[in-house]
Amino acid sequence: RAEDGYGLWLRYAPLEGEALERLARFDPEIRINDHAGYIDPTLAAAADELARGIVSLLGDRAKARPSGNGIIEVACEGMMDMNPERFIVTPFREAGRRGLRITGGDYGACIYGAFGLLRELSLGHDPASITLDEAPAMPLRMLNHWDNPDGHVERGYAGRSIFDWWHLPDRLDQRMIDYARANASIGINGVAVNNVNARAFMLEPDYIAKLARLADAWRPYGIRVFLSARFSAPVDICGLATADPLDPAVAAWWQAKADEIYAAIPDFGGFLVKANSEGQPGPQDYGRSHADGANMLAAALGDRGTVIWRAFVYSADDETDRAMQAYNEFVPLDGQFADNVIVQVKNGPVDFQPREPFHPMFGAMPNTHLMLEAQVTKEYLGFASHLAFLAPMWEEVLDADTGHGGTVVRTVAQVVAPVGMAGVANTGSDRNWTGSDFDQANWYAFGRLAWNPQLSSDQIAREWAAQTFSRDPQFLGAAVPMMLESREAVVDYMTPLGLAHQMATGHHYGPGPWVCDLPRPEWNPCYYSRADAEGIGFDRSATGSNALGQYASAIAARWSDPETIDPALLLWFHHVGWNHQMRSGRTLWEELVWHYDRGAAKVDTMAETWSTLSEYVDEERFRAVSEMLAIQQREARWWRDASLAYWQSVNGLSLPAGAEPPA
Ligand code: GCW
Repeated sequence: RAEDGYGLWLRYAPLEGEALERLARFDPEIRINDHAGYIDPTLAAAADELARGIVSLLGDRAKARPSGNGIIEVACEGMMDMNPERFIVTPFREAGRRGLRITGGDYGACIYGAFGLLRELSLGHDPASITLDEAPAMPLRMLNHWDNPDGHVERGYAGRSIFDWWHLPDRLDQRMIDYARANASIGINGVAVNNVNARAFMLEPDYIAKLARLADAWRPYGIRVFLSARFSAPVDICGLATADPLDPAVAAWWQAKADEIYAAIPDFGGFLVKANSEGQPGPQDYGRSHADGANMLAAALGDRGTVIWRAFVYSADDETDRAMQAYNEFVPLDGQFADNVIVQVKNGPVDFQPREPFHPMFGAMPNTHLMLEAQVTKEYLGFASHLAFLAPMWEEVLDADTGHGGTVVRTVAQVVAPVGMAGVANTGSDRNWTGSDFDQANWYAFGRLAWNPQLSSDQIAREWAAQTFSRDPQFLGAAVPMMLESREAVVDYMTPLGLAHQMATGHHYGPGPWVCDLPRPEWNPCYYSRADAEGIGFDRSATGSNALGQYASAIAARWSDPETIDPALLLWFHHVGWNHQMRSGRTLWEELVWHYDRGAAKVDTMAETWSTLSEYVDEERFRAVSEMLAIQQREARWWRDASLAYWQSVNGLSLPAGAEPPA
């Protein structure tokens, strides 16, 4: 299954050369600490994975096993003063034998330790010199599945849902174990299994039983299950007359529901809620606030779990800038949310665009637990068809200075570190899980960054590519830069210079800048581009919507001047004349054309680079990637040419000399 991509970054492809010799010399016996015969399932899973990984890394040399030269001891106990997820890998000696001991704050740490050690071994590092001491930067590292119970995945581009609700709880697909292994290997410790556009019946007893089977299967891997809860569930499935959060009967219903869930799943994580957003029910239907709604559910869970309340809200009949609505609704509620409520905020103020500024709520709600929501599935970045490695995008938001630290930098990563990160999953039933081989890298990168937001995109790309494709330095030297440039290429050919939401209606695939007749203004690309004969861009400065006023003053000051703002955000905040002089020496129009051209050209370079790498990759995956890149080459031109033709119809300008003419 390695060739078809099913093995993900856990392929443990056989080592070669000196790395193989070193591991063969070490060839460890794997020991688990038991307690009078009882072996904790997490320790057992850790030991299994180590055995599987090492045998696989040894390839043919595994036949001679076990030499028992070395020892790997999976201990993880007796260090209860530590963060329960922190693990340490240290060398030891025993009667002339070399050993590596994995210890940690709790059993769960050992699964991370095992995967951490296996990553080192997979990268070919010398077992004799491995020492690790790691703890996650954030407590909650979560995937949100937008999977519907009927198997359709909202914004899913990798087949059907991986969750087989039909056969659960009686049948547990092996994929559920491999999914847990993959998640544990990158530190994911929470999974919301169903779409935030939730069906209430998933709270019914038969679904609780199904969920309990998943929870049991994932528990050894340190994963807690969460459910997306439909706020109107008491009305929908129980016939209550209201779902008003301040109605005692409603609160009692949720309390009983929570008790029922905890009876089946003692470590149930909690509820994820999309309320009063895009037609979903919520407390505002009853004149109550987000805090009223969230706190009622939080009381039902008590200290057993968490309510994750999404801040992605915008309403149809509001004349204000859509980018401002979440801040307007939530910031006044700062300090009113119960302690077991987390408010989950998308990386940017609109909706997972190829580039957005960071969301102004980060740093603006010091008395609320804020969590970052990123989208691993590429709704607005060419689905699974286009190669775009997203670590640089997430690095950009995590490293952004919110300006709320006074004289010191206070990054988005610092704001969310006490809470966590959620990623909208890109998994599906496709053999390779994510629809394309390179989209596996985004799942991997999300987990790695949630574990440690200080990791560089370069390091993440390098370790992913080495584990997934080839450790050969030649391969990595070509493939890693290609990954690192890929997201900017998409920005260039779709929405350069701070443009956003220029995608075609509904599905969001392909260009649609000309669309201007949809019933809700903020669904129209023209609402975002504001392109007219004079210029282009959304004036969000004081002369316009003043969304800038939602940012800390230092940030707002830097961005309020079209001359000083980072050009990458220019048209997000400013309406700029087509002939505006850019710092590059080009006019805005020339600069736009330059970016569209650069994006298309970068994809050509990516395809060329990949075409030189066939000797490092199995035929099946090599061809799959090549064919996807050919699609992307064509569609980057489609994006560029359609966008430029439309802008020309608005501004009447011709293409600058030297621009590549449309095909
Ligand atoms: O990005 C938009 C998507 C919707 C999604 C919504 C959300 C789950 O187009 O499909 O619904 O955001 O985040 O709630």
